[in-house]
Amino acid sequence: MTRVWIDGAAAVEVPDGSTVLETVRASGIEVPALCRDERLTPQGSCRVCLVRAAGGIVAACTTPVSDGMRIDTRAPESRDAARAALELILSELPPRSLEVPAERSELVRTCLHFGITGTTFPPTPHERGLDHSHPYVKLDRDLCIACGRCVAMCSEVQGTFALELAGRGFDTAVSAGDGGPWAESPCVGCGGCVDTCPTGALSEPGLLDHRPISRTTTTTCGYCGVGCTLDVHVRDEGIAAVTPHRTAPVNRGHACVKGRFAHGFTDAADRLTEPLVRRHGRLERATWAEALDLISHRNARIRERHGPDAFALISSARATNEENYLAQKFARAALGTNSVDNCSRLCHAPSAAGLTAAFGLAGGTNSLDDLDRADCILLAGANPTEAHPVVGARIKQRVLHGARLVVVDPRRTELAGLADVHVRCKPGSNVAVFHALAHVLLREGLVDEEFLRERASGRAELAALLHDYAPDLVSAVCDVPARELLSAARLFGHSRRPAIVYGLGVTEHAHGTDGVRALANLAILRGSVGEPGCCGILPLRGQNNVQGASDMGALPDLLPGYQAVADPAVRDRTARIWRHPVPAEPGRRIPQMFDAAISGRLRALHVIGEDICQSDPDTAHVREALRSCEFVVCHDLFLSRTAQHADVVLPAASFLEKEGTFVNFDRRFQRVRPALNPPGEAIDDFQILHRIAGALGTDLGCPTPSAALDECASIAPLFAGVSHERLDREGPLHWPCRAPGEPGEPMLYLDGFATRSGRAELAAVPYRPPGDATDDEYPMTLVTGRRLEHYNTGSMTRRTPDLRLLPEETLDVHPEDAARLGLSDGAAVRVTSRWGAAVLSARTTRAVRPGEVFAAFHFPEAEINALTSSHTDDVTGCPEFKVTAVDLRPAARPDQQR
Ligand SMILES: Nc1nc2c(c(=O)[nH]1)N[C@H]1C(S)=C(S)[C@@H](COP(=O)(O)OP(=O)(O)OC[C@H]3O[C@@H](n4cnc5c(=O)[nH]c(N)nc54)[C@H](O)[C@@H]3O)O[C@H]1N2
Ligand SMILES: Nc1nc2c(c(=O)[nH]1)N[C@H]1C(S)=C(S)[C@@H](COP(=O)(O)OP(=O)(O)OC[C@H]3O[C@@H](n4cnc5c(=O)[nH]c(N)nc54)[C@H](O)[C@@H]3O)O[C@H]1N2
Ligand SMILES: [Mo]
Repeated sequence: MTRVWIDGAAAVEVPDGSTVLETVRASGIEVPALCRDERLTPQGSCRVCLVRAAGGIVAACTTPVSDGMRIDTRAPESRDAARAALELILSELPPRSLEVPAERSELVRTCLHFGITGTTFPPTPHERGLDHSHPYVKLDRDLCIACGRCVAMCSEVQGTFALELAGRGFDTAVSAGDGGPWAESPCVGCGGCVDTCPTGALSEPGLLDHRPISRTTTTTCGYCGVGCTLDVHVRDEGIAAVTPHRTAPVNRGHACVKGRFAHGFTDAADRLTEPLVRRHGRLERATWAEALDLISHRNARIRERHGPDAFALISSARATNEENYLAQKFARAALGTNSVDNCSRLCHAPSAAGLTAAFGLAGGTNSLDDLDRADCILLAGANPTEAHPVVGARIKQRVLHGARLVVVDPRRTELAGLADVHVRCKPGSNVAVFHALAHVLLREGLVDEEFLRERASGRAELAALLHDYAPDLVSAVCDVPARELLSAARLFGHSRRPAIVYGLGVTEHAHGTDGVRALANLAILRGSVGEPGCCGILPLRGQNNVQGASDMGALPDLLPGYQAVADPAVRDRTARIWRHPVPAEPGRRIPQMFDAAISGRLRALHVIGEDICQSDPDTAHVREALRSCEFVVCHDLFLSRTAQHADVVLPAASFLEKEGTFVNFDRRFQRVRPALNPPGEAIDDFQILHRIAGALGTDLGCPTPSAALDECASIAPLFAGVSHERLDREGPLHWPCRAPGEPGEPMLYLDGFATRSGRAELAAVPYRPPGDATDDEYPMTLVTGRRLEHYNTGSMTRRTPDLRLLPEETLDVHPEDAARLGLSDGAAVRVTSRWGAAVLSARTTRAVRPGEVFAAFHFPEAEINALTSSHTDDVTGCPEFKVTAVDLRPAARPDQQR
């Protein structure tokens, strides 16, 4: 610690290396600075934070404290110098720089601090003009003071390096890319630059006019599973802006283009605002009473004729925990069936199964914060700079600060481009790749012997299996040179604190659970789970609340907190609390629901916030299932393709309009709070379920979201200590949290694994080829996944200016294949698989391997899931979205075909 005196007061002790500015601000003394942002390294460019210290005038933001230093923030000479610096800055700015509201301009606040209303220097304002080319980031160059904060934000936090200070002296201003229009630069629209700008030179559409904000609500983002805390600023009952919460534990004042800017869907013209019911084959407007009446009649008839086995409910990973809790209770208590599932089935069900088998619990083993310590990150089948941008940026920063990076991915993703080793394996070959790495770890003694002896099982069986997985042998299976497998294994094996981060490239396969087990083997061999200081294994769970939907028991075999439906003691206890019996027979999974509908055993399907016609594989099969159902109910924000097939469509509130909690990808419960009222007669899924249950004559209890979480806590020991009241008081909580006084467990298994044996279980699972294989007729492999700008079915992001950033889906094709097939950029290409056909625009890129193509599923017109197959993971039923054998042919443009 360092001792300093400030303004003649008693000495204070501050950590060594603190700056003068941090020190005085920590003592509650206001020293303004225009170029300082705690998220960034000090810029020292504005000279407004001048104070007297150590006998001279210093810039407080860049000067470190030294022992015995006397700091004087009130010395007239430093104050005059600071004022002069500020007036000099002002002399170069147009008068409108002082018209920005104080809460949005540090410049204005700083002028207020010094009591400055103008400049005594001759005014020489810039005339450099605006750049409003980007839909979200709006630049007024004349307000730029070249403080460098935006540039630092873009490099030190976001890691995109899109910005620089260009020009000389007086003319220096921020510039994006090579100085052309912002929209054409590599900017990814994270908004960090806007957020840090002290003058309003960088702004955003909703803040360009100066009308005041009426209220700000702190909530959790409803896009991906990272779980960023956002501040939603509302004006005229609409969203003016969303900014990242500065002190949020997960995102630490950062966000991405979707959470930050893609909120325009809330007041889209085609938002559902009233119920619709099918009359004479057409969906027509109806009152809530009419819709509920129809549901109760049709349900009664189906129940009478076919019993509870004829019902199924798909719950929503977009919805809150409380809504999912209520949804599974509704299925079990009101419909009398365990046939309730959620999109985890399409996504990370193999993670839940694989991690439970290996370690005991269905979540990642560590918290995101542990990545800050990792010296080597193994990133497998995940593309976080697009799909989890805030995590992607953190990984990037770790790598820029020296951590080693091994990426296993068939595609050259942004992070693959930065990796020490990119294992560019053939899609579907993960198990072989991970086994090859394990083989090398064992062969070269790069394993934690003590951990394996004391805390793991299954070593002998695994070692025996791994005989056949030497890199030389695996090389042909995964199409990766043996030396690359070897160097990947050595990097991972020699690191001191290895971390494993993975995504759908591991799970969405015919052997996805095996992939997770084989990956978990690597963590176990290195003893990097359940040990102090370890970094563990982290699945990048996808939806905002996919972890929570499963945690809450929206699963056919599990009650809240992963308690088996098949266990009579669990059922009894739950039934006593619910005062409703819990059906004993485990229910149907999503793919089984479709099969049962087609075979006539399932008659009524209730779908909450899931567009199965666009997001499930083999669309033709899904459509047939929907047509086969007698009665389909759907809640959504929009008339999705699925809703178009429904008999009753109910208008739902979005995450910005509701109350509750989400669980993010690293098991944190976080609060969701309404910033807006839902439009028209839309209500949240919580109230919708209550209304329907009421119409069916069932009282679901728990009248409020808070009461629902309390009831869940009383049923599920894993969440016993979690409540709204506590989250409001203490902030996010990791599960397990077994009692109100317990802090939650960011790192699992320090006291033992939760498997039956109490040990981590190695898995000797052999590699098996993918379900859908290429042949002469379908010689190429289609990989599907995500793009930064759009989210899943795109229902929300396509209704925002993100559409300008990415207006259509493309089929990414390697230039060699494109040349062979005679495809140029933008050419229409007809893709056929054994399951269906689609027409897309070709985009040539070396990001894909020859013989492989890539597309996302964000646009309904692109019909990507008409192509994907019905092959599923043999353990969990997760679709094989990552491998589809296809054939490509040049085609007429889709619009010319109609
Ligand atoms: N912008 C955006 N963000 C999103 C979403 C979105 O739609 N858009 N969706 C959210 C959801 S629901 C989810 S689940 C997550 C998904 O997040 P991710 O799992 O990161 O996303 P994907 O793009 O589906 O797949 C990741 C990578 O797996 C690779 N891959 C494919 N096959 C294989 C293989 O056989 N082996 C290996 N090792 N890799 C393979 C792909 O090339 C791809 O780069 O993203 C969430 N975040
Ligand atoms: N080819 C291919 N297909 C895939 C994947 C892939 O990698 N490749 N990934 C799969 C994965 S991982 C996932 S998670 C799924 C995602 O698939 P979905 O869950 O179907 O997609 P989303 O677009 O996230 O949202 C579904 C619907 O929920 C609505 N919605 C949003 N918020 C709410 C709400 O609060 N309440 C209600 N009632 N509705 C709401 C949206 O308007 C949208 O229509 O897609 C899967 N499909
Ligand atoms: Mo997902």
